[in-house]
Amino acid sequence: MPPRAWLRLLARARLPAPSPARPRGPGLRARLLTTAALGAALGAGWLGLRAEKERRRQRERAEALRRAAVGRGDFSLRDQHGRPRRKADFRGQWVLLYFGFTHCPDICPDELQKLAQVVRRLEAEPGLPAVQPIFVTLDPERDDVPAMARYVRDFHPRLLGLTGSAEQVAEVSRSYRVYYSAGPPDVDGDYIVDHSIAIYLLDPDGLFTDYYGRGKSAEQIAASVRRHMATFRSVLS
Ligand SMILES: [Cu+2]
Repeated sequence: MPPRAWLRLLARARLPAPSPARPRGPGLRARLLTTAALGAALGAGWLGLRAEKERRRQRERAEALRRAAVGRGDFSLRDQHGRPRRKADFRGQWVLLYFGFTHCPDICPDELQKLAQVVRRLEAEPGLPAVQPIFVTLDPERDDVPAMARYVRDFHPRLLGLTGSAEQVAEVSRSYRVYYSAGPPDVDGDYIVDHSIAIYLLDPDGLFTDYYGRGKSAEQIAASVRRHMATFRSVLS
């Protein structure tokens, strides 16, 4: 066989038969669909792995926080209606807890708005347990019961505003490792309370489960709370 003819034969064997008239219909579509299905399966697998990793990370974090014994013990405060409130009253409920003061110029309003958004997001999902939002003042001198009543209603109808004596507030903030310190008063007697900023999640056993700093969005917090709800097992019974 002459080399040229041989090459031609080889080329014909390797390349698909020329078929300009054949429509590229079902064959190509089926292949594309197969590829897409494979891609989706891989994507779902990857998302599943990521979700599992996230759940494991969250479990380990909850375990570490539990060992740190944050928020252990009870508290004794009063809500914006003047009713006494203890931590045990919230047994069986998920709680989002935030510490601040009503004269706070921007951070506390922002964080409480975010807290309310998280609660609204979770409320909108059928089948999820209710979350109780709580705001504890770090400025009991100015934030008495009526001041708390005026303040909390702007954020969420179910937001509880807790206050108490200076000792009671000191006790609950110590328990949650919340730092606060009142600054010097200005000429009008107004002052700023410097304080740590975090939203705490308590599970239905009343145990400190997670916390969220300022950098976390309402969406991220709601997603984390949802994951905690999905994996929660009561250790009391
Ligand atoms: Cu503040």
